[in-house]
Amino acid sequence: MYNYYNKKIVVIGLGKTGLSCINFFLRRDIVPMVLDTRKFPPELNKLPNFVKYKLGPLRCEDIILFDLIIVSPGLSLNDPTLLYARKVGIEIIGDIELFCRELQFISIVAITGSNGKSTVSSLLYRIANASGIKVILAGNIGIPVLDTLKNYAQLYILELSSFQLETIFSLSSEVSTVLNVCCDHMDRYFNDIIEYRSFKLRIYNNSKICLVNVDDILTFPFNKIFRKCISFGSYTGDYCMVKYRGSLWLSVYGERVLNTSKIKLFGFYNYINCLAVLAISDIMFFPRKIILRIFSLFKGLKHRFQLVHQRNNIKWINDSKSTNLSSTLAALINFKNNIGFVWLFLGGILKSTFLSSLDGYLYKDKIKLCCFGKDGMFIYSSYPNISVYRNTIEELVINIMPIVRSGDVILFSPACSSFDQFKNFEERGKYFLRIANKY
Ligand code: UMA
Ligand code: ADP
Repeated sequence: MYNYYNKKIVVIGLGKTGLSCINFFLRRDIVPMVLDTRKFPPELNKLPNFVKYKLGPLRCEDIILFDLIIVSPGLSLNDPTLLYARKVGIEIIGDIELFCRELQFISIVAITGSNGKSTVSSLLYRIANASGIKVILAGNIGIPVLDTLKNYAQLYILELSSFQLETIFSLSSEVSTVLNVCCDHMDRYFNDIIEYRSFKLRIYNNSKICLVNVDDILTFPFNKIFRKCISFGSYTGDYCMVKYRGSLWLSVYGERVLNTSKIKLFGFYNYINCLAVLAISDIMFFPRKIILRIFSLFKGLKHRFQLVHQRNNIKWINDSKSTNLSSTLAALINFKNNIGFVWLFLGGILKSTFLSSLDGYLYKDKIKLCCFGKDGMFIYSSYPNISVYRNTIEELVINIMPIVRSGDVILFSPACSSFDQFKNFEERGKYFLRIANKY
């Protein structure tokens, strides 16, 4: 067990994570100092009045007296004050590191990737649960890990973001996976996918098994030949898909195990997600019968490529969780052979300005881009011949509905984060759903 009693501790960030860290220390009768750059941090009203805090820009003189900084994932280590702290040797860690230091004799499965983390972690959680394991799902999915420490568990499934991985050193897992790596959070990593990837790959440190995606070489650990790796991928890998008598099957080391028509989730990339889940479940010895049963039942999470409304043979798909271009392309590929038009809604805050990967997916004249929000105009101006721009999603819908026809698809897969116009992707998805239901 770590001893924090002789340390002067500051928690930076007073969101969900920061509050969970403060409570972690208060339970040990340690009162940390709290800093947040925001004027109104969301959890300020939950802070006990004896805890000292300071709001506003971080300054070197505010942190120099401390031995240990606990930083929230929303703050970059490249913040000048944190760079300075590192330079003068102040230890900087995050909530997951605090958590890993506390955990003993409990297995961990750790999942990261640019897309599919929540779907894979949630599916795995259901399988572990149905297998009779006391399992806790926490991390980037929305549950701060430290808040779960009081509960009994045999297994932790941790969904981890690159932000969290920046400050993790003691994670030790049964199996870890990087599902995929694409240009995401490039605003934080200065358009440097190599730096972003290197943080993702930290998940493999001290992992007994690395689960890699053969379709995406960026998911391979740096020293692959020295690591025990198991792989998944669309048509190659230990866990992959095979075509058999006109249908697509999940296969394990060459043996067909499930016809994909039995999988409730829709979309090609979701079959890949299932392969990753199947591989982890096998590593954890979950019964195959239970795994396949859950595959046939799990409908997916809200706001991830969900058919939310259908009338007059027009499909409305809510994929509001799409916050990068890669997830939008994964959605789009499912409509390659669609007879009608796909009205693709794109907009919000682009985290990278690289749009060119969209080019190969703009099948002939079958795609129309409906651009909105802060970076909507930039997207519109990149594809003016096939785009329409309006500030809001509702204005766009009003504008296009007179020309939308039977057989068309309205695909709300914005490829951007939502914070310019919404609190989060959930609020954005609900707003889209309300509009869809009017038609
Ligand atoms: N912030 C400041 N000043 C501060 C502290 C934070 O401006 O001093 C800003 C951040 O830049 C960010 C926002 O406040 O825009 C929230 O940051 P936070 O660190 O306080 O976040 P929490 O509320 O603690 O939520 C975090 C994760 N958020 C981020 O990493 C931004 C949540 O993931 C996670 O569910 C939660 O911890 C519990 O573990 C959210 C997320 O968007 C869902 N994650 C990104 C993603 O999935 O792409 C990485
Ligand atoms: P994350 O937690 O990594 O954000 P989610 O499961 O919440 O992942 O899905 C986020 C977005 O990515 C959704 O738009 C979803 O449809 C899409 N998605 C899910 N799995 C994949 C995948 N394997 N490849 C590409 N996109 C995916």
